[in-house]
Amino acid sequence: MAIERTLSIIKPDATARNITGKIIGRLEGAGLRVVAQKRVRWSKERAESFYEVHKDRPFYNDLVQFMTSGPIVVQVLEGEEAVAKNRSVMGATNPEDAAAGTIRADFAENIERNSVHGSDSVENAATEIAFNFEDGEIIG
Ligand code: IDP
Ligand code: MG
Repeated sequence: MAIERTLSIIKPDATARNITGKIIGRLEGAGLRVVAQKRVRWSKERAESFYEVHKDRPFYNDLVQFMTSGPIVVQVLEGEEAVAKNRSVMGATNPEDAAAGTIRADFAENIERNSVHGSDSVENAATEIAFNFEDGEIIG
């Protein structure tokens, strides 16, 4: 088992419903520790850049519009197998497919407005953390 860091985002559908605390409680309850955190609002350019991997997908423009529609909470989570553990606590992308008790099963509104983002590999986590935080902002 390895201690990893992963990037987590609480999306605008969740900040709008004032459930950031509930979501952070789920993550902490799973043994993940918040070692960096800030509430921000992304520009269109920033959202486009973050989701560039999806730029040819049909949902890309709507996703950028959604992710810039309100504040988000970006955070670095640390713990054993943090990348996979975060994805497990989040649940499947589509809340209709998400396992019972996961964040997306309990809080997501639909496949787009699905409350949380989580890095999908250790390599992507490092890139996404660097996109959002300076080294000095991560307090382990
Ligand atoms: P993930 O967030 O579970 O890793 P990705 O496939 O990386 O899922 O997609 C990124 C985000 O794009 C999703 O979290 C969701 O907000 C949105 N998304 C993914 N697939 C669809 C879709 O089919 N329709 C609308 N939005 C989608
Ligand atoms: Mg993804």
